[in-house]
Amino acid sequence: MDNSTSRSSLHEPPRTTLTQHILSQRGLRFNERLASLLTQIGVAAKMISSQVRRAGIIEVWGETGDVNVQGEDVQKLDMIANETFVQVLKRSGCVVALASEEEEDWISVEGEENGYFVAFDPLDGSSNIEVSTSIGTIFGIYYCSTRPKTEADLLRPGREMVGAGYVIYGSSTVFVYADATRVDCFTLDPTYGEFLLSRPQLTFPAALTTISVNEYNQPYWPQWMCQAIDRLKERNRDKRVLTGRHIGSLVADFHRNLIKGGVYYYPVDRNNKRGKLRLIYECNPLAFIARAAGGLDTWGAGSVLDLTPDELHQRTGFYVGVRDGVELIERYFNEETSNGE
Ligand code: AHM
Ligand code: MG
Repeated sequence: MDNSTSRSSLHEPPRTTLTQHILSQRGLRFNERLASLLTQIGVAAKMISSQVRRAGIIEVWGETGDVNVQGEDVQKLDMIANETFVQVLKRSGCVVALASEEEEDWISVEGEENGYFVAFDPLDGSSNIEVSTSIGTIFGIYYCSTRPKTEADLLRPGREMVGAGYVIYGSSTVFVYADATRVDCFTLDPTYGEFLLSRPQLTFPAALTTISVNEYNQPYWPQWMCQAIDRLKERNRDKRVLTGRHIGSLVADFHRNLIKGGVYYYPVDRNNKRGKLRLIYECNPLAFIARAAGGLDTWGAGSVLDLTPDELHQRTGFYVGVRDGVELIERYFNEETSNGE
């Protein structure tokens, strides 16, 4: 056997680690403090990932009996993920404020005179914990040139984010990070305990193939939403070009749509009059990533990134993914609102 062949099949060339990637772009995409912040988020992600992997072995998937600020039961793993993210970022030396979907109030981090504000959903899709299905952490990063003093100082449009990302704890653990220019995906190699660059410069496929929506909410949808979905189904009349996939973890649905070519919809409906998803913790980061990857987002008549929030826990209708699927929503939304409904 040719020795060089056997050697190369045994030893794949090492991939770039998350830390190497960040260091290699210091001064270009990352200043010292942003580089340090991202490295720390990577550490928190590994810690949460290891807890998620043990759910069911250790007692983390039961409910705690507490109810969070959104009125939902808090599960133990949500609290562990929240605590991990808060503690790691508090010690990062570059954060001045934190806001979490699981915390009623924002957290002021003492120390620096200026630095980053990180808003995050520590464990999105938490109803999927006990069935071993993908869940994830979502985060958005803003720069504060002076220390925020009140909540009002943090109510900034998503356009002001300098970066955003998510981590998915699924069949593998992936870390996706975007700034305005590009989106990169890293996969955790459990052997080395390192995130390795697995999909550089991710972009949405051009063709819309997948729709992610909970169709059992249809009785509560506005009429324009029912019409938009009917119009999409008509595309399958002669040949199947569209399919439905809905995990019920926004972040996991988004990731699949980014790779396969899909859109995720959660409209305002009769049960969720202002929408279900949270603008600051969930929608803004994913809208930012979608746009950096060549996709689109809307709340109905414009990007969620242009909304100035009234409060940290504000909700919104949200549609995100391949351009075609988002533009269709805007057309139906605009028609109905211009008809005065
Ligand atoms: P969560 O942050 O409490 O998990 O809620 C958000 C989740 C999304 O991940 C998911 O897409 C949506 O809520 C599912 O809602 P529904 O059960 O109404 O379809
Ligand atoms: Mg969530």
